[in-house]
Amino acid sequence: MPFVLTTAGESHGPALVGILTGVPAGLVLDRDAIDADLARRQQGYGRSPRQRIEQDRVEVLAGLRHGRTLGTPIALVVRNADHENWRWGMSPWPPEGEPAGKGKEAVTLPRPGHADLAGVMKYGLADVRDALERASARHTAAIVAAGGVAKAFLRELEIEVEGHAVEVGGATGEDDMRAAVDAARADRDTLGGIVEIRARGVPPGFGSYATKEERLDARLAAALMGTQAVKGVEIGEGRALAGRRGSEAHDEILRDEAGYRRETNRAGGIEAGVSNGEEIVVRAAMKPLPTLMRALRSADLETGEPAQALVERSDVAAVEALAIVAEACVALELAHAAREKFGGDAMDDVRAARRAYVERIPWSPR
Ligand code: EPS
Repeated sequence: MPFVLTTAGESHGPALVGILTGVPAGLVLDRDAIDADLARRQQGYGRSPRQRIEQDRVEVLAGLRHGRTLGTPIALVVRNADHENWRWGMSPWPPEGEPAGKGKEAVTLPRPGHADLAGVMKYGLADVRDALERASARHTAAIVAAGGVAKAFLRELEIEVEGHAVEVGGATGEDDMRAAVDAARADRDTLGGIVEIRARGVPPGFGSYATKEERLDARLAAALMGTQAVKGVEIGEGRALAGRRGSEAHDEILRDEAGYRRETNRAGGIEAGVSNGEEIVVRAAMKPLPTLMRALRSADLETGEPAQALVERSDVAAVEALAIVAEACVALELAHAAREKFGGDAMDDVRAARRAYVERIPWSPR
């Protein structure tokens, strides 16, 4: 089986669930490390009061014994503490008793920028909640939990993945980014931004130019673009390359006793859809969050009359959270590519395959 994650779960349902296949047997997992990533995702300046309700922790229901993977599908669960307030409204089965708590009334005011309007039309829904619950970025907690497994796997292959926010609302630098969030909060508005993910230690040869499905840049772009609120993805110097001459756009090939190396990394570690042994550098651009405290114009689904969009509590910005999620997305895709390159049912086989390959090629990690 390939290293692939399937998820399920609604924002205020009982839990988020992930099933991860393709993890070799014998990988030691550290629960605290996964929980630390879940906590990192919840932090960041500009997060919503919802984060005070949740304290995300990973539960493992299958595929692990005494902290070691069994080579079988791993079932991960992150519970929604807020479900307690939505027991009636988000009950998976017809609810018993009188309506109580949140989610009793149908939502009929779609928010511009969210899944609301397209969702009700596509699936024939009467309540926007039936669309927004799954579309919510709360779902990214399941991705981060699985990303923790992917990072543990990659670490065994001497690969490290790290993401961070580089821009929030057009501002760079910690202080200016915070000031931008404070200003947007005061105006009851929201912000987007840019995150950057770097992967060190990836050997040449992950992905392939053979088909577009195998190209590593396409796969990383899909993994990031498939994340809530991401509207653009860039590999290496990306769009800037379009305006340069070829002599200023490529990374010249040098050779020393350690192997081939480059002095520049404009390609972001990927040429022709294949990793080239340099650091992989990917950036994702996030749009401002669509739930605004000062609602945008919309139309009521029941009456067709002009109205203001649904106002729920919202994050002002979640760019720092996206950095952790994007780190997980990149780790999952690189783990998938590593599994393709090195195969292996057991971790010892995977490590041995990597060692043999790295000994064969004139490359060493830097
Ligand atoms: C989200 C709306 C907010 C966010 C949520 C994503 O949730 P709520 O409607 O419950 O206040 O806080 O993100 C999370 C809960 C999370 O854990 O990241 C949305 O509509 O996308």
